[in-house]
Amino acid sequence: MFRTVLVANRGEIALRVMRTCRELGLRCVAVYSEADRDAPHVAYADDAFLIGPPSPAESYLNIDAIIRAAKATGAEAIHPGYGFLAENASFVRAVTAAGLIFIGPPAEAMERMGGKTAARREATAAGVPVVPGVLEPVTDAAEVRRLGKEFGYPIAIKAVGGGGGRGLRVVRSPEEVDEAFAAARREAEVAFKNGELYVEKYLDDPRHIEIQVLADRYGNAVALGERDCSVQRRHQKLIEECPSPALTPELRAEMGAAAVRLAKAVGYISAGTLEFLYQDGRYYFLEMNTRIQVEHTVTEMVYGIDLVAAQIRIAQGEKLWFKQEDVVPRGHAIECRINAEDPLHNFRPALGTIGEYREPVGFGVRVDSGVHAYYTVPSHYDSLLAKLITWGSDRQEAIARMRRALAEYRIEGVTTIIPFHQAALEHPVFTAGAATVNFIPRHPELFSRAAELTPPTAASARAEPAPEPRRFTVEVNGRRFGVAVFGDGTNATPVASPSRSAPAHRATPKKTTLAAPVDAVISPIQGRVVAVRVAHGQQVEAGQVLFIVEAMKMENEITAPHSGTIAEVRVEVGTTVEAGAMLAMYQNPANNTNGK
Ligand code: MV4
Repeated sequence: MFRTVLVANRGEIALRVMRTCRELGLRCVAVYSEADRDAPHVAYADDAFLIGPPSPAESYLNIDAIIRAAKATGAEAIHPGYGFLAENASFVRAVTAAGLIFIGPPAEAMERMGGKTAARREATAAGVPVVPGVLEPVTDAAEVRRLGKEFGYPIAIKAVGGGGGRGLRVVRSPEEVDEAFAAARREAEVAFKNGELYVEKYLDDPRHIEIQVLADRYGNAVALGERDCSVQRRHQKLIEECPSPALTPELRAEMGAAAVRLAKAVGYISAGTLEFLYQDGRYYFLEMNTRIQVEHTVTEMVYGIDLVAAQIRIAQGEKLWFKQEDVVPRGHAIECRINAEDPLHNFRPALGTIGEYREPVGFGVRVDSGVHAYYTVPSHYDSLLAKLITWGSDRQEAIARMRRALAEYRIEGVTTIIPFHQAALEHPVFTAGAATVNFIPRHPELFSRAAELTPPTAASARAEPAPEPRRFTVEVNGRRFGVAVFGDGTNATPVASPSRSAPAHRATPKKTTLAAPVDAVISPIQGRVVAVRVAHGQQVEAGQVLFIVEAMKMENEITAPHSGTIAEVRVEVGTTVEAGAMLAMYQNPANNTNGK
């Protein structure tokens, strides 16, 4: 049993793990880089430890520093979150060797599923279908051409050490093989320091469907349905949902059983995900992710199970406390990743300082975030600010709720992909549940629609720093109206209120609460008018004393802010005025823009 968990991560996932630690009565320790001193995960933790400079290699990937932090803070277990060291078998070994518990799978299970051809061999041995192709790496282009003939073009050349689409080359004819093979090898060597390649038949329009599993150390494992993550751009998932609109309960049970067989076969423990391609009613195992995933939330919402709590309880040595037949889905959940990226400029990162910030709330809305108002998002890490998850009794309700929540999400100061999500969620292909991995590339209208939905302030603020209109809400006879005031109005806030003790001396016969761009003489203080030295129609010079207002037994001279003709005097001797009250107005206020 452990009482203190060190979370070897940052951002929303560090917070998400620590929230569950709190609920389980565990102390949580944050680690942070020099770029993250002000980060929310540090503020949330019971204890926090600096592990190095901003660069991930020197901090969140620094195995020694993290283990030192665990020792120094009395942590007995480490949760890796996702990314960083989450799938690093050497890290697991170092943690275990230090006498600490790794909240995740054993290093051996990670390694057995780490190589893609090895994973295909494990799947094949466990009777889990894989995409037609080879189980051992290929050696040269001639072999690839033989395989092209055997499986039929198009084929995919993939990196054994790959994942996330890097090193993937699609080949549509034998003539393309030489070049694709060479390019894939170069890319694999650079990206994974492993130039080994293998070949599969290429599926043209699949969905990405992944199965969530949980396994304990006693050989028990269950499947928690699937997530459909087909809405991706350049292998970055944008929207995930549970269940997949494409699966039947029979296929779900079949894929779940296949995933459980494979997890058990490799001695898997903890939460894990098996990725599949799904096309034309058939599923094909692709690879296994041996970590908690970003999109685990949608499974939690539909199955009512806290997957991080499950990881922790399994790491504590608990036997799985429910059986496959107890796993029942309820309703539908969708996740939109809220990235600080500009969808209109190739999704380039748009990190910076957040201004006003307000998260949507209400029934069926969950926000897993790692930011707050006025927080500067460091540029050293990824651009995921938050995950917005909605649950509904069915898919349509989850979509409607997501559209409502996206519209309510207010993030100022940084550009986010919220407008792109709004475009995707109203797209007929998405609403029909028909999106495949080609959804975004095949529908460029998503980008034009996202541009339309981008708030003008976000798009134009950087182009030309024109002053923004000031927006007010006015209430007229009990009904509300939005009003925008353009241009550089005066500071005039005509709130002169009539003195209750002297109703005969009403300062403002027509009371208004709207700040309008009027050209006026304003009282800077609250007090009583004791002298009026100007009259209607009078020409005045800048600095000329026009009124005397008595406040706290002191007489204050109110002077003309600029030269001009006074059109109206709005107070008289004896009038009580508020600070900001209009005492007189100049002529032609709309045209007179000088002297401000
Ligand atoms: C494929 C495929 C079609 N056929 N393999 C891309 C990332 C890597 N994890 C697997 N990928 C693919 N492998 C065969 N044999 C299509 C993709 C693919 C893809 C997969 C999942 C999600 C989005 C994708 C986008 C483009 C291509």
